[in-house]
Amino acid sequence: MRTILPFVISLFLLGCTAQETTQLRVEQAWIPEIPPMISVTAGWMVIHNDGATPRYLIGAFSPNAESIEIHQSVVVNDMARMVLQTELEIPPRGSLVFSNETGYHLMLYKSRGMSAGALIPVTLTFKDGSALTADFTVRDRRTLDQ
Ligand SMILES: [Cu+2]
Repeated sequence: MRTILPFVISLFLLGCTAQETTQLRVEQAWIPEIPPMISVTAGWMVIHNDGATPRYLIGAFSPNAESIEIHQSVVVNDMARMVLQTELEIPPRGSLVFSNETGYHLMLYKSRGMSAGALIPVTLTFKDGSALTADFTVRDRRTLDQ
């Protein structure tokens, strides 16, 4: 009973919020390819909120990484730092951009299978208990225009 109750509750919550989840879209999701001896990489994407209420990204996980954190790169006193983000708003009828410009990125630790062309499923979790899984394409940085 003790172990099954949280599971039942999470199913219930997912059922209630399934409709809201469809109002979120993930686009341009990609991960830079890394050499096999390196296991830390970043994830980039744009999350669109087609709904009328703000949504809040609070976490991410993937079968291809031991853990994922949400970071923002900032420069303090000419030093580049990464700051852990516990909650990021996706405004109604707006978007949240993960890019070099905003500094927001997913940090994937102890990742596996990050070779160009691979599709990596990443599940994003939101404050309202909903979740959304998107496929991130692993790309060779040298093939990017930016
Ligand atoms: Cu980072």
